[in-house]
Amino acid sequence: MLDTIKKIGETFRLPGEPDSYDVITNGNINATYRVTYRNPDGSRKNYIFQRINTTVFSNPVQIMQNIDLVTTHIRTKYPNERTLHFHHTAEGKNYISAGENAFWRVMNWVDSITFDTCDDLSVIEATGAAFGRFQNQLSDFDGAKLFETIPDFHNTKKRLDTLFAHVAEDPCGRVSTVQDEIAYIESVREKAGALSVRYANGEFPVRVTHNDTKSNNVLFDRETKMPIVVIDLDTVMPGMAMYDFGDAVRFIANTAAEDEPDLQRVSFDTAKFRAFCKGFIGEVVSGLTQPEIDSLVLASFSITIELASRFLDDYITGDKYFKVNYPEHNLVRTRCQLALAKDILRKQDALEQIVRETVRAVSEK
Ligand code: GN1
Ligand code: MG
Repeated sequence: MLDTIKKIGETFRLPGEPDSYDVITNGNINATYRVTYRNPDGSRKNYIFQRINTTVFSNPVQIMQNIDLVTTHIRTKYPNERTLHFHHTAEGKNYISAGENAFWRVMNWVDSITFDTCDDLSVIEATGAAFGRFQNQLSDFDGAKLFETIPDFHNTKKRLDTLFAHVAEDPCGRVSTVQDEIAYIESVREKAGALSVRYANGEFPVRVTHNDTKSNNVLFDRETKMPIVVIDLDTVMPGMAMYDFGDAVRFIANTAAEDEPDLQRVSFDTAKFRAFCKGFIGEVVSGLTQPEIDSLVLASFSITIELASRFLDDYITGDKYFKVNYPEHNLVRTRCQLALAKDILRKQDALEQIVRETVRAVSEK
């Protein structure tokens, strides 16, 4: 591996020699390494080397173009803001492509911490503010310039249609083992798909959204515990504002991990939800339409069902999309997300109330 890293580093003209590396296990799709270089003067510098999964992202060059456009926009508008810095080859490319599934990019490592789970409500509020700011920063960016990296990425209705088509095909003979999960998703199919249908009908503004707002996609300063930069821009595309909100609370307000096998531990924490609301809504409230604000809770439920159906779909079709650490991993993930979605529905009224209170509080400021 260090040999491959060395060759890639040379193409990106990194000074010095790679010393060591470790694997970053956060992502479910790309392969990510933190590599330490020894500079010619003996000092050390860290980089992120990332191999893009070209089965999932079949147009990686376009992704790198999108990222370039988005980071340039933010950097131009907010010159003092930290943005991601990608290295370039002698030909001026921010990627190298060395044959099939060998698409690499290299960026500077940002010394920081990330939170996979977090009980500190002020950090959760700051995460909300970071994703809200990110949306604001791109509010005047022309989404038509962006290549749609994964078409219909958050088209929940289509995701569910795909799931049920694969249920009918049952290509791996696993469908009989997941009848309860399928029955539950079927029972909420219309409700979960409703916002995506309304979006397709033009009822909500088309925003430029992040589309993968897990809390570990915000880098925090180790000492101040303040956000430094939003990362993982692979899926920045036109989308619904409230789905970024929903995806974030799906992750951060879960009392357990995204793939927790013990469903007793899985619930939706209303205090964490309130903290995230405060941060996010505080940033975006003046820019959102009333129908968007009114859909924040439903979006949280919808995207949780959407992700459950994507995990289940992957399980039914043979675990080809998400990395799995053990054979039933996608099924465990599905069950966890379904348990969470059920709890969101159970608490829907209280959550709607929290959104209203937050909107009122931040508007009075
Ligand atoms: C994938 O690889 P990662 O962790 O950045 C997925 C997201 C899911 C997430 C669930 C391109 O993101 O949509 O929400 O896993 N990304 C893609 O953990 O499918
Ligand atoms: Mg991602």
